Amino acid sequence: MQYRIMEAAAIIGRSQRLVVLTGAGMSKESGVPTFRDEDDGLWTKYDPAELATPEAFQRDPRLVWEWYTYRREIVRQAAPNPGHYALVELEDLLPQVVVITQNVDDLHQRAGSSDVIPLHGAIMRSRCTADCRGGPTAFSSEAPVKDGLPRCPYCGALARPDVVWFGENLPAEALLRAMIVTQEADVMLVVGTSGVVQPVAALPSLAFRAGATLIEVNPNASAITSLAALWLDGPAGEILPQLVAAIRARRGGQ
Ligand code: BV8
Repeated sequence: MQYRIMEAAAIIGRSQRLVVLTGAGMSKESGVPTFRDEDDGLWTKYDPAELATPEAFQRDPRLVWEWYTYRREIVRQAAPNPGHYALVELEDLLPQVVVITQNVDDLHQRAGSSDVIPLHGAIMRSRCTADCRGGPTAFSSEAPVKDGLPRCPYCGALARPDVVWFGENLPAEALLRAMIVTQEADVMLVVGTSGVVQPVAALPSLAFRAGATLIEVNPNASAITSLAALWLDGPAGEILPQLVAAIRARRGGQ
């Protein structure tokens, strides 16, 4: 592995336009369960893809809110891990580090990454189901509650978590920018994603076809691994700090 880390450090250390694509595995070492791991929590009997949908919310808003309240508590207790901080350190070493994330926690932002494109929304934010102010009306998670369900503070309509559910479009501007920086990237570092959820899962092949070098950090193989020039098969919280240290070493310890 050490040799592959050195190789990856040489490639990333030369990058002028680095894009980092992260998934749930990035936050695993912060204690935030991934989507498809065998979680031993209350939710093993529910399939997230069944709960993270507008239909599920329509059918049983109370159950969906229970799930999101449970997950918000986990995110509240979580802290960025050394992997998140390593990505922040890369910003001192490279001209560009853009983080495209599928994660709905705010750990990249809390760690201090300065350019994050969240494509699946933010779990700690809520939004009005009636878009009462003429467009997505987002507000903090401390919404007023009526009949046990969070309400929009402006119009009283039912509130929902401000995340992108399966079957919903991604925020158009964020997705457009993600596609642009992906096509311009010279290196894409893909961290902690199984690479199954579209359209984000198409970004690595978009980068690859545009000539970028892909490097993957994931303890398991994923749908991306076949595109990667290097697969660093270990946990993000361990591998990413080693990558940064190797880049610094190549620069005489700067
Ligand atoms: C859309 C927010 C247009 C909510 C999420 C059939 C074929 C192809 C596509 C589709 C299809 N049917 C439907 C679709 C489209 C669908 C889709 O892709 N479905 C999949 C399941 C096939 N996509 C959509 O619906 C998207 N919208 O397409 O709009 C449209 C419009 C109308 C009708 C149709 C289409 C919206 C997708 C967004 C869904 N929302 N999250 C919430 O969080 O509550 S997705 C959810 O999955 C999370 O955001 C999560 O981040 C994301 C992706 O999963 P991963 O991040 O990869 O996480 P996962 O658990 O899978 O993997 C973790 C990885 O980490 C593993 O590889 C593991 O090995 C690794 N790991 C573990 N530990 C570590 C680690 N890595 C590093 N370090 C560690 N320590």
